Amino acid sequence: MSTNEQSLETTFQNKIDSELKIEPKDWMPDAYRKNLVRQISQHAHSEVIGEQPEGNWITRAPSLRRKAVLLAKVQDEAGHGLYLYSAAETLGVSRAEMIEALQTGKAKYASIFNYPTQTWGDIGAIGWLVDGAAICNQVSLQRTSYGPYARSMIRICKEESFHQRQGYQIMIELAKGTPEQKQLAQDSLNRFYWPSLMMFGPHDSESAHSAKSMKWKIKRETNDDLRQKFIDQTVPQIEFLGLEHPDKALKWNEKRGHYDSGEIDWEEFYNVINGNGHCNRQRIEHHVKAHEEGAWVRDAQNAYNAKVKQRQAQAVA
Ligand code: FAQ
Repeated sequence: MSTNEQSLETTFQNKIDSELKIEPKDWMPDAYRKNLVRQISQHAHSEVIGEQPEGNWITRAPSLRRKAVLLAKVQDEAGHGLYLYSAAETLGVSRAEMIEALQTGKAKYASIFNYPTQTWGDIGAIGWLVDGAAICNQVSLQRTSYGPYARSMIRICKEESFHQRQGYQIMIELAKGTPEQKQLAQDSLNRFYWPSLMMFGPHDSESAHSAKSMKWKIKRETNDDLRQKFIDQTVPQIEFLGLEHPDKALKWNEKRGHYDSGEIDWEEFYNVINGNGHCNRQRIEHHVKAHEEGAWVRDAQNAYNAKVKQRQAQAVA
């Protein structure tokens, strides 16, 4: 590293240490840029792929009100994807490159969206647990060091908060309903609880990117600390619903001031993130199909942009 680069890197780290934001035109180490593109684009892909399991229930929602609410939620997730792709684009990567990385399996998206939504209860469980886990993580990302990412998180968190409540409301109605409805809620909790814990990523000791990401304040809390927060906050919510906790090893630890919990099935986690979950293939196939069907919109937009440019050039000449 040259002396000039060293001094740029020191200024960069000092800025981060003083809680100042890094902005698109600021100097940044290549590895910081790359790590951010990786995380933000994967976050964007998760929002977009996450529309599929819920979209599956729009036509089958049990009432018009529920349909309207679910439709609004799914539209919000599309919007989150757009903010995040735009934030990643400020780092010099194009939307087309990111989409290609997703469709060819080079870029990941959240493991949770490879699980199927089999019942209406699953829509409640996703809103409550999946959006709940997403909020836990994203509240801390509001303080991430990269300005455009931090700002997108502020709006996203507000919307996720509404999503989480709509999911919990579905769970309350089911859990306080008939014995069959209560069982439906319990089954959904059982199926989505452990995959929700996996959303926080591997244990800190196994996390490839955490050390650098914490130093650069891309991540503000570690995978295990965020997961613990989620575990602790979920216990009273399960109790309020009158459902059984899926983790039989769960126990309050007075000394730590947290719940101790059973071990996650890490083999399942790695299988899912490596492409072998229930729905990996279906999710990508659906994305490719929708992307191809939307090609005419992109072509029309490009043709229009070219025309506007041409007219502006003619006006100047
Ligand atoms: N799934 O070294 P780490 C939502 C990968 S938004 C898949 O610990 P890192 C809203 C990781 O990418 C949900 N892959 O990685 C919604 C890396 O692989 P790579 C998405 C995972 O980045 C709700 C490798 O394992 N939220 O749900 C997962 O430091 C309802 C090593 O891991 C975000 O993306 C996983 N669960 O920490 C939408 C938040 N965990 O890239 C619709 C932003 C790890 O080297 C409906 N992201 N991997 O090939 C983050 O905070 C971080 O990226 C972590 C992972 C915490 C997810």
